[in-house]
Amino acid sequence: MLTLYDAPRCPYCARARIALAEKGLEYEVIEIDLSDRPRWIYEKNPTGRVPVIEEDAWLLPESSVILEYLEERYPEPALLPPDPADRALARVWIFRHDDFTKPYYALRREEEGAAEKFDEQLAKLEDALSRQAWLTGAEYGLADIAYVPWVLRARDMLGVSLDGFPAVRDWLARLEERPAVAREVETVAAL
Ligand SMILES: N[C@@H](CCC(=O)N[C@@H](CS)C(=O)NCC(=O)O)C(=O)O
Repeated sequence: MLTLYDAPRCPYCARARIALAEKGLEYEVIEIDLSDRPRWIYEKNPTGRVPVIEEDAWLLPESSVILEYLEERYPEPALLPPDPADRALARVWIFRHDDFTKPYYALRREEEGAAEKFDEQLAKLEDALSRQAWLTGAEYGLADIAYVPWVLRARDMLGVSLDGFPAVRDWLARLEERPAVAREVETVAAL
């Protein structure tokens, strides 16, 4: 049985929740209060962070590694393209994800100039999504899952307008049609 150590407000956990739902996996949720973390969470992950998944007493932290693990362990439905070159390009998006989240968190802290820097990152997504349907490539997959929790939170919690980024707006609308992502929209609305 899979267990997810989870926090609803955590976008890294959202990655794991979406991938688990897309794979149709049943799992137990243990919710961690991020403002008052139990001491035992350090036994699950020495950094004390979530998400962590546990499977038969085996523990795995780090959302991007969790995504890769779920893809390898539960290959159906596939969330990476079949061609190694296409898979590599999807992974580049995930690898460079910090470039996207740095200005997101700066915006959350209301730092000066953060809105412009976050728009620059949205422009990069816009450019990619004007040329291909999904960040993962021709089909939806892990790169999309890796970014959507922050784009959703930017729109719904930070009031970021996607009007200047029509390809990103359409991508998000297509994502929201997926039950796994629609559930996250509800989670964000309830925060
Ligand atoms: N690199 C980690 C980051 C996870 C992370 O930062 N989680 C946050 C919640 S969104 C957390 O547990 N924060 C507690 C802390 O930093 O002490 C991942 O990708 O899983």
